[in-house]
Amino acid sequence: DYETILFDIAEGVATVTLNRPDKLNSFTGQMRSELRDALKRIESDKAVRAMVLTGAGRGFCAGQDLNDRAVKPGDAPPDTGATLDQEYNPLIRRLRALELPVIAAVNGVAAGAGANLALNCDIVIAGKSAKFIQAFCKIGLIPDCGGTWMLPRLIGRQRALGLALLGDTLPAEKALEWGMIWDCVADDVLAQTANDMARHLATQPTRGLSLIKQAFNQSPTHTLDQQLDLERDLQRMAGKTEDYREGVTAFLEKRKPAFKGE
Ligand code: T3D
Repeated sequence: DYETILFDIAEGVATVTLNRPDKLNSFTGQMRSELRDALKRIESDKAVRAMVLTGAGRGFCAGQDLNDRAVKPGDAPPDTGATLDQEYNPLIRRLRALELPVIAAVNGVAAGAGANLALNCDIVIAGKSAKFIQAFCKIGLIPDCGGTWMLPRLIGRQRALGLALLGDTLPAEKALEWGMIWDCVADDVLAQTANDMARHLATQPTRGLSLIKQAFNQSPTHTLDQQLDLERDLQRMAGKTEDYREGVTAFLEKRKPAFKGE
């Protein structure tokens, strides 16, 4: 029922595939809206306990579809701030707040908003031929979708600013060396690797994993004291879950735990 994305749920894993391969899966308003709808469905489906985000064809996502941004002489420029406010930013917030682990399987070029969409996922795995481009500077824009927040935290100010100002292509292997992504694997095993990891995560204590994610999401703006308090609060919640009880019981009974995600 979608035209610009593919959506599939199997074995507790929702897979969302950006699907405009001819245009390297660049973002139209329709694709943003279909992605938003897919995220809403994932949020409300208790059976989904992990998500994979990937792209169809040779690209992951080339950011904003620039055909939608062509300005004829005399026309008012598009309100790019409004698109961020009303569409991209809510998407990024929604993705980061999802109460389950999200894996980006970066199958090819990830440029502009596409690069930062990937970096907002919890675990980023890239195929060897993938590359990351902070393409914004080349058309007079600034990195968005949280890029100016995320990049310096992942790779440090110097490398982040270099990428943002130069718009250079960062190959997946270098992204791995710089600590920007979790792993880089052969192209032909990327989908399987991401799916295996997601299926594993979907059998784990989902509530606990989402609390871990929450702690890491909040940590960059906290002092150590604030973070210690947050850890106390989140640990209190984790300690009340059925999965925590099951984890301890299974350990003591020397058996594999059967987590329900609650
Ligand atoms: O509201 C707002 O606008 C603010 C929000 C902004 C968010 C942003 O993401 S701004 C950044 C937008 N993205 C870019 O500037 C990247 C533009 N694309 C490229 O630089 C290159 O395409 C790539 C480096 C990503 C890949 O290069 P290459 O040589 O592998 O492929 P290609 O030949 O350039 O692209 C293949 C096709 O995809 C081509 O179409 P065609 O000629 O075969 O019909 C190309 O035009 C199309 N395509 C690629 N990126 C975009 C795109 N079409 C529309 N928009 C794109 N972003």
